Amino acid sequence: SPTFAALPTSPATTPDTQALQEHVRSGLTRTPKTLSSMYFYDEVGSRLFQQIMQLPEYYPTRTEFGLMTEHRHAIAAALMPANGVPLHLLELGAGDGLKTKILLRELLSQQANFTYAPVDISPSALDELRQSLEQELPELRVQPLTAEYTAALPTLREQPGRKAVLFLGSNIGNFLPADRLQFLRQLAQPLAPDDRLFVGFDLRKDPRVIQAAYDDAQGVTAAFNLNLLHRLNRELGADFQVDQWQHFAQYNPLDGAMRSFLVSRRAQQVHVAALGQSFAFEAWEAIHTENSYKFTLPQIEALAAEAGLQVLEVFTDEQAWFADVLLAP
Ligand code: AVJ
Repeated sequence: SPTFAALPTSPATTPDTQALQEHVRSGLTRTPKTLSSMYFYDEVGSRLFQQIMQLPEYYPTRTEFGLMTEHRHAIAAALMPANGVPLHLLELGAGDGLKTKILLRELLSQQANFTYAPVDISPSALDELRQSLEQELPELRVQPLTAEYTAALPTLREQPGRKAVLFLGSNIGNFLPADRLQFLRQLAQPLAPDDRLFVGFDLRKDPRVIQAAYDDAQGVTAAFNLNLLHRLNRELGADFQVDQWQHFAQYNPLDGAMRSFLVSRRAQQVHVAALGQSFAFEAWEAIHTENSYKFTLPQIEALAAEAGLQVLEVFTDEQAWFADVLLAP
């Protein structure tokens, strides 16, 4: 009967799939349709992002890695509290921790008394990070947490000593301008005057360089974006025909917005079993899947001021392609 046919067919629903379901339902109902890049990072997506970070066109990771290597002494010194005070280092969106390890090694070599608490939405990425840290830095105290960013913030209140929050990789670029300010304010809220924020910002540069970073020749970024549809097929019993979709990425030098889309190559209907609902797409209709904003230094100063934060130091590379900014309440 039609009543039964419309029932969700997925087995046990965990709170996680429920959040994904609700997100997909609301995102594909609005105009224009949107899905959040937060959901890129399942096991396959995290692996694809690792490949992206190796691409010749994807400059952010290697640029930030370079500037952190160059400035590691100064960065560690700036994060290190006064004698005897313990440091709690919380990292939001830790991923594979490759850049953070530079800092962790430096802090260990300076005999800092600190704990490293990496937070990531991907359990597989976080587990690999935990294992690699056990191997490479066995003396490090690690407290991993699988969570979305905001769920991790309350854990800060319980920490004695200095708290420093790392938010690297220009993950902040994923927020829309209004959400970005709200998020920085939320980050600042549990911090005391002696606490610190260390935030990575991808800077504005030749638009062609930016564009190429999100539309690489090998199509890894396309696969990364399209994996979101595979994920919905796997986890929500959707029937996206992935070959009927294409990756499209466009940089706007007026506002620094790098936007990624999944474009429907023909008119089509997609059924999502877990929702018992179908969604219609017109030919060449786009789902907006990601923002990766690029910043100017004056814009970063203004953002910090609006969030009630002080810019203590700006670390950048020779080309000024990327900035890691030290902030205090
Ligand atoms: C992990 C959010 C920093 O926006 O540059 C890479 C993700 N998207 N290529 C970014 C991403 C497409 C990346 N961040």
